[in-house]
Amino acid sequence: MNIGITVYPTYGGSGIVGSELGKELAARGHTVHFIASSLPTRLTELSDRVRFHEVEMMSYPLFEHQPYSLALATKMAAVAESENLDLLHVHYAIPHSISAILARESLKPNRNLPVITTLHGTDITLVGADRAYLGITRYGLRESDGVTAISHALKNQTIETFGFERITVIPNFINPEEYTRHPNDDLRARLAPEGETLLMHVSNFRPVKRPCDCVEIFARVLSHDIKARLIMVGDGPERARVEHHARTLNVFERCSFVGKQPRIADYLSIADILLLPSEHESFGLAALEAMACEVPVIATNVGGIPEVVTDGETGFLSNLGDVEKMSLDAARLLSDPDLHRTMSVRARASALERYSTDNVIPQYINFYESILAR
Ligand code: GMT
Repeated sequence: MNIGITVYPTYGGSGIVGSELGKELAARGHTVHFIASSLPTRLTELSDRVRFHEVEMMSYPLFEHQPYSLALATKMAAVAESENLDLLHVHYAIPHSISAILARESLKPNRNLPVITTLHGTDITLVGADRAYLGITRYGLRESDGVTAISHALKNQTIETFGFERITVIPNFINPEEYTRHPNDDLRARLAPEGETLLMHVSNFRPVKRPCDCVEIFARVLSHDIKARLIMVGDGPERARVEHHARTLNVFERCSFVGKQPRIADYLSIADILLLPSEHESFGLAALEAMACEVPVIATNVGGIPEVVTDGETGFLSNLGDVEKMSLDAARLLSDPDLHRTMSVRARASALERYSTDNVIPQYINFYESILAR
């Protein structure tokens, strides 16, 4: 198949999932054309099978805001014609599905160009549900030829918010060879110079991830006389506040803020626990990546997280904001090596059994084929 994929190229898990999907499809013999405003960060190598088409935008004094959605629609239609695309697959509904629908309509009746929209989370729970975008999001769902969601929780929420039911759940995935625990003694020695255990948080430091809760949990873990350090991976708007909070709690010296990292598996490979105290999480890709690297997860029981992390088996789940319970769970795990080992092994097994690329990519291919066969 000749597949057009659109993602947000720089931020967020939806861009990662869309980019990794493209690479996996190419590895299975399909040709993938990424259509985006810049080269997606995960797309380090282009080839005959993985191509990139940049959306160009004209600036004009009259435009207070450049009409990106229209430029994207124009590019999608042009690429569909020049590259003979079979379908467009967009990740994140706003505005990608609307642009794709416009592209499809602009090519009628000469070309059939099915539009598949994958919902990732805030495109439904925050942005799409906002009054400013509710109507157009509903239209995007209704007019897409196929809609997938990355968890049952997100599907249910979409039904609740939009009354739209025609959704197939295809979960996020990991490549088991890329996400595997590998020795990294230098990094461990640098981040845990006294052999401390490592709690880790990986996110884009937006308020929805509640990174300050990580510091709260960590401070409580230290009060149980556990030698530990907190490694905060990523960057974003909350970082300064979190650093300040760590200073206020007197634990800053035991925290490392390492910023954005290109090879997350290197970091997860030295972690003992992943903290994910999010307010919303339609799936929790960070949890899945950690589990694949044998890291048990301590998280909130919100959205799709309970589908990924099994409470008491591959991690521990708590109510939103219950930093006390999260710290007790972390302390228990860190002071019981047998329990930690059992959970680590189960975490990887569970991740691979349900979310390996060999399991999930064929679900997308079958979905494409079912839409094309209509
Ligand atoms: O969080 C967002 O703003 C959107 C999106 C993104 O691009 O990161 O995140 C969502 O998609 C990820 C990949 O499918 C999921 O793992 C995240 O759980 C989900 N984020 C939320 O629901 C907050």
